Amino acid sequence: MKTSAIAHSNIALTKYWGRRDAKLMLPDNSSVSMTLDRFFSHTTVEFDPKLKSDLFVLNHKSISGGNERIEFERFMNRVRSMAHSSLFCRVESKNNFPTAAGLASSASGFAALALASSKAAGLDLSGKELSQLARFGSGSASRSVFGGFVEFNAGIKKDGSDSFARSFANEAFWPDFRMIVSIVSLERKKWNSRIGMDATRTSSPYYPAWNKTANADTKKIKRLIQKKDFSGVGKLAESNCLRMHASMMTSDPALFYWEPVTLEVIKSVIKWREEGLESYFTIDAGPQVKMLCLKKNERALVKRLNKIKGVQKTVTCKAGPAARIITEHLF
Ligand code: 2P0
Repeated sequence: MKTSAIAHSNIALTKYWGRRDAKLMLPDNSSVSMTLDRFFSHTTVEFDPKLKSDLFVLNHKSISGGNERIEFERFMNRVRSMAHSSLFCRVESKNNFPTAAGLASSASGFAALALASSKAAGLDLSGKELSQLARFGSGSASRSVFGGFVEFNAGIKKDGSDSFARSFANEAFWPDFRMIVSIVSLERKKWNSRIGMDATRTSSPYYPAWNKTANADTKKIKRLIQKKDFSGVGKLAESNCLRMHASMMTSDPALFYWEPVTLEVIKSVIKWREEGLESYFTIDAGPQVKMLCLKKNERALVKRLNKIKGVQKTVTCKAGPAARIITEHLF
């Protein structure tokens, strides 16, 4: 049956960067994210006995080769094997935001694909099972299955059975919490996350320290979110992000995901904070800066951000909902 789903992207407040098992896609450290209300992927899947191979269209473009195709086929083979099916499928997916530019398009994309394809294949997976399936597409996708504030537990078991995400506060929990996304470049990133995190894990001398502090930060930030301690959450998210980027920059090859304007926004955030306008930054494997603030400061911050040359666009997000089935199909 033709099935469509929507899943929202998420931005980590404590990051996942490093895999303990590349085949099973198991992270080395646990992470915490916020699901974003404004950025999402919409995906339609249909298994069809008439098809001789899978068809995959992403953002109106047919994907017939390259990495995206390989990852897509591997994922669909997993779904087919879970459903004991040999049928090929037609899949169309589109994002309402730039792909592969540090805005977690693989997270929302694979979460939407996990939900739509499992349902289309006749499976009825639990949230935990969906999160584990999404994880095989992209680690951060395991978090996009859920809404609000989400923890992705790295787990310790070899088979990965304890590695999945769950929401610990829903999207209505902290209505004043905001994330302002500044888009500073729409170019596709040079190093995809998988290559980047494997390089960091195997070559940065700072990786062990990153890994140790990342796990501790994740435990701490969960408690701070539960207490709605904004300053505590912001400070910790910022230092966690800088530690991840320090380990990226000290990898071989050195991974610089920032552009000059990224640093300009960082320095501005620190200056504005000193002036009493409280906000904190976090940055992923791309140049965009995401700022954390409370509702009361949102307008003033957006106004200032938009004055920085090089900031092309700002989008203010709140915590968004979980992935869900919808009735609008893309074909
Ligand atoms: C995160 N990132 O926690 C971190 C912070 C980027 C920086 O998860 O290899 O696209 O598909 O598991 O999930 C990006 O990595 O990588 C990511 P794979 P993914 O959001």
